[in-house]
Amino acid sequence: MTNSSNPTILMTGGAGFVGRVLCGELLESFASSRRVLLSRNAEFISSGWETAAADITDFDAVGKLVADVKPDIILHLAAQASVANAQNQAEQTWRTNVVGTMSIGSAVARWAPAATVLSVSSGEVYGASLSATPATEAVQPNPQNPYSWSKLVGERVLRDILTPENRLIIARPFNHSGAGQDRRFVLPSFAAQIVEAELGLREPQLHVGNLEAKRDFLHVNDVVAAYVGLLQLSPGLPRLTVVNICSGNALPVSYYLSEMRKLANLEVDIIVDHEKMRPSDIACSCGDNSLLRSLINWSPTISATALVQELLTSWRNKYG
Ligand code: A2R
Repeated sequence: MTNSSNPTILMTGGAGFVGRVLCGELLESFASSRRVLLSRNAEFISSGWETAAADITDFDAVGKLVADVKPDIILHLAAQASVANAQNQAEQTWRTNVVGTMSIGSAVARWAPAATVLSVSSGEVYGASLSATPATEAVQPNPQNPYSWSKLVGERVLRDILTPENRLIIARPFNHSGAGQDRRFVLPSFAAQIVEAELGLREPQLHVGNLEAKRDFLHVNDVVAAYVGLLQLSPGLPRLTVVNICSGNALPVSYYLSEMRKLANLEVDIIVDHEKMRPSDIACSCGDNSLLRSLINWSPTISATALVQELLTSWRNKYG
């Protein structure tokens, strides 16, 4: 039975970009709970969390951990999270995102058969179905790359192997960013290049991909607020909820770049790098957040300008 007042929480991916923010938020929202974080790095420390070392693709290790912790809530964030990396590392992407998700699902079905699972998928699953009209959860997924395929299959695996008593929330976040995100991702890549140019570490030239693509960005804090809100609501949710996490508003990537250039200490030239163009780039990726708003009291709180300012500041701080 779920201990709904002080649930025991197990999180995967808690050492990652989103997971670190979520760890901090859950400390407040579930102050009296036991909180355990699964990481491949046994040394990883997050205040208020126990760390358990395991690779999510290791069925035995994950099974032992879930049997020992007996979580009431599982937050599954661990993934190969980069679309760009997935193109070159398809096997590893499928292994982590599908086999890893299967190992979590198998362990939960066996050892925590009444637990709630919040699994982080991606708005990327809509793929070629995306258009200028914001995608609702009713839009047919149509993955276009190994990342989005692995996320969609991961969703299906959990739907199939969890027990009828497990509650499953599949979150489909669209683009999100903030301080601490790796520069493999577009906005930190712009910010890092601008700061390096400001410091004279590189020519005042910014290498960019497709600036015309429209993307629906949230600040990571708003994404995490949605995850926490869904968890708090979870005892009242049906067995399966699939929900978009998005602003509902897509802006061209060039808009974020121009906001960042306004805040830069020097002029930078733009160099369009064809290697950064994705073979099957989606012209407009925008989600409909009506379902999320109908479930929890949530709306985005951090503007695009504040987001890019934070990214520039974080990279300036990084370089001291
Ligand atoms: O490197 P680790 O062990 O601290 O953890 C990374 C974890 N991870 C794994 N954990 C256990 N076993 C694995 N085989 C494994 N592979 C990866 O996933 C890391 O903490 C986390 C990914 O962090 P980031 O790359 O920073 O991703 P982000 O942006 O926080 O994405 C979170 C979720 C993912 O499911 C994305 O696909 C979705 O949000 O957008």
